Formats: sequence, C-alpha cells, structure tokens
Amino acid sequence: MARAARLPGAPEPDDRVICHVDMDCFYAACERLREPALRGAPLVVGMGFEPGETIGAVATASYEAREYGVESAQPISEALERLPRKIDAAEDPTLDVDEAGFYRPVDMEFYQSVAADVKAILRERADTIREVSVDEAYLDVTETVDWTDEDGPRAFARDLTETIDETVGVTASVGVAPSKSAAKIASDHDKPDGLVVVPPGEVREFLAPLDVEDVHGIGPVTAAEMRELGIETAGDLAAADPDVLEDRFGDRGVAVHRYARGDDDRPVEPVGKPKSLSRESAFAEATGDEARKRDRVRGLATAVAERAARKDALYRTIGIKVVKPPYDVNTRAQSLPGPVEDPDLVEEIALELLAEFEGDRARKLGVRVSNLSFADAQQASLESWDGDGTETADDGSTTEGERSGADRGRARRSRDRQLSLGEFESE
Ligand code: TTP
Ligand code: MG
Repeated sequence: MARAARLPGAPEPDDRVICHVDMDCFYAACERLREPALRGAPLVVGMGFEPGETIGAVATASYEAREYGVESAQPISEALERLPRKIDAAEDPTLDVDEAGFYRPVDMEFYQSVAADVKAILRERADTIREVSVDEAYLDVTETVDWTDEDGPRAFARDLTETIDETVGVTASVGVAPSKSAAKIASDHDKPDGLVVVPPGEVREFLAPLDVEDVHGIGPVTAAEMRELGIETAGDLAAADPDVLEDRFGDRGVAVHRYARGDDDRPVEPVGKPKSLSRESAFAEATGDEARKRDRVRGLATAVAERAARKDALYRTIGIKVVKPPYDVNTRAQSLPGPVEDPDLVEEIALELLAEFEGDRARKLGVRVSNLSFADAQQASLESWDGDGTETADDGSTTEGERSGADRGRARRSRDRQLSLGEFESE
C-alpha cells in the first residue's frame, strides 16, 4: 500500500507479527499417536478412573468427549457420570456402549517428548520463542513475516501447522496478531485445527464482542467487579473511562483497558538466554519536545538495565530506536570494548544516540542492549580478551562511532580493567 494513501488501521512497519500456538486436546492427541484406535472416539485423559480409586481429575478430554460435558479439571467422578468408560458399559446392561468413552492415565514423560518434537519445529521457524506451557508457545516472527504482505501471516501459520501435523502427528491451533494477548485469544477462537489472523487495526474490533473475562489479566473476581460496573465485554472495557478503572483497579485497571483496546506491546521474551533485551514506548501523539524524549529514553534505559541485571546479563552493545511519524523506523547502536553491567552507561549512551534526532518528532522510542553474555559465561569471556591492562582513555580513538575517552574509561572501569580498546567498534 502506498504510504501517502495509508488507510486507518493499515499495517505499520513496526507492527509486530506474533503467533500463539496451542496444541489441540494435547494429552489426548498424544495418546492417539501411540494408539490410533482412539482417533475419532471420546477420550479422557486423567487420574483416578480405575475401579477402587475415588479421587482424581480430568487432565483433558478429546473434542468428542467434550460434547458429553467432560472438561479439564473436572472431578473424574463427574466425568464418569457424563461419559462412562467403554469397558464398564460393555458389562453393564444399563449403559450404552455407543455413548461411552475411553479413559487413559496421564503419562507426562511421553507428552513431554511429543512436545519437544513440536517445539523443535517452532524453534526452526522463529528466533524469538517463548514456551509458556507443555503445549503452548508464543513466536515473534516479525523478522520473517510482514503484515503488508496480505497473505503472508496466514501462509506462514498454515505451513507451520501442516508441518507439525505431518512430522509429529498432532494438530495445533494458531492465532496471528500484532500482540501477544490478541494472538492468544485468536488461537483459541476456532479450535481445534484453528487458524485465526487478526491484522493490525482490527484487533479492537476482534476483541469487542468477547467476554470481559477473556481480556488478558482479568480473572473471574475482577470480571465480576467489572460486570458490577456494567462492563460485560471487551468492547465495554475498551470504551470505559480509564480514570474510573484506575480508581477502582489501580494500575491493573489501566493495563486491562489498554489490552481491551488492542494496545499491548509486551514483547515475546524467550526464557533462557535472550539475544537482546529491549523496551519500547509510544507517545500518545508524536512529540518533538526534547525534554520529554530524553525523559522517556531515561526511563526505558533504566527499565532495560534493570531487566538485564535481573537476568545476570552483561551487554556489549547499547542501542536506541526512534520511530518518526508516520512510521520511519531508525535504529542506532554503539558497541563497547567488552561486556558491562552499568545502568548509568546505558542511559548515557542512549541519550547520546538520541542527540542525533534532535529536532525530530518521535512517536515511539526504544532502548536495547545486545551482544549479551551471562554471568556463568563471564569468566571465559574475560579470559579471552587481549587486555592492555591500562586505564588510559585516550588511545585508539579513531574508528567511526567510537565513544569519547571518558566513556571508554567508564565502560572499562565498570567491568574489568583488562578490556581491550582494540575491540571497540560501532554498529
Ligand atoms: P490446554 O491447552 O489448556 O488444553 P488442551 O490442549 O487439552 O485442549 P485445547 O484444545 O483446548 O487446547 O492444556 C494443555 C494440556 O495441559 C492438556 O492436554 C492437559 C493439561 N491440563 C491439565 O492437566 N489440567 C488442566 O486443568 C488443564 C487446563 C490442562
Ligand atoms: Mg492446548
């Protein structure tokens, strides 16, 4: 679409493409892998259904069993009332074998192994993946898929589910959206074997008719309170007065109001060792006010440095992102001689990089630290440097983008005096 003619709600280049993948009746699907006779039949996986056992719950039910009212977390006694076991029905003339189902015990080890096969496929397709449960993950595929390619997101997701089905033999439902919360709701929207794509600009409309309890961050208790206020749907919540929500629910009220409006910029954060850590924040309206821009960058720098500290991550590169209206994305980064953990330096460098954009209006700002190394790898990387052992700040200062002498000295002091200035580079 031509930029000049951009329609309201049309994709912007910095719109993320997030997939939420959730396997269909996962434990039951796994049981069907090793026992194909269970396919198409009502199947309950759970504990405590054997004669003599009285306590137990349903882990999951196949979609055929769900038609009998069997569901996850139900007491198994209730499930058996709704859907007797085939084996019992065969011996009991008061029961109908055709209206009975199969029951299987939970075998976590086997399900984990199937899940690992699925996750391996997901990791092949996306650099940024967050596994949130045995059968569920978020993928950030912004680098691979583009909203401006109208069929791209759907084709990507379809290919993904087909590969999982062909390679592993289980079905997944996928939601694709510009945010995590919308992607999650989308994956649940058309289960099983669902594929729901919610493009940027359509999120609020997509969420509007849903129960307020479906909004990310709203549990049954909050939902009940919301209903007291006349807020029944996500649309009602989106239209509610944020001040009233803040008075009643505090910060959480503000957050869920934003989610209901489709405004959710939480990143997909991989567990384990991320490649970079970043924080972004948009202004309600683009601003050219230097003080506001600098303030925002300071806040983002602090947040990113805190996150890095929590993860015991050292960083060697500090960068910023400046999105100028309408959607002109600019990134700048500066690398250090070696990994540091220094919040002041993050702020200092981020502000210095921002100075290039003086006089520009910004609609979004971001701060990123990358080239990460982690506390357990620290020793090895320190040893591998060719340290010059000095603390002079004025040598080797000719490469493009190099930091001022004072900064270099600071970067070195903050970590170790062995750092080599020779490694200093710009990105
Ligand atoms: P879910 O993804 O919630 O459920 P599901 O995959 O069985 O079905 P759906 O098609 O609706 O996604 O949970 C994944 C697995 O986690 C599920 O197969 C069994 C287990 N589980 C429990 O053991 N107890 C529970 O209460 C729930 C909800 C799930
Ligand atoms: Mg599932």
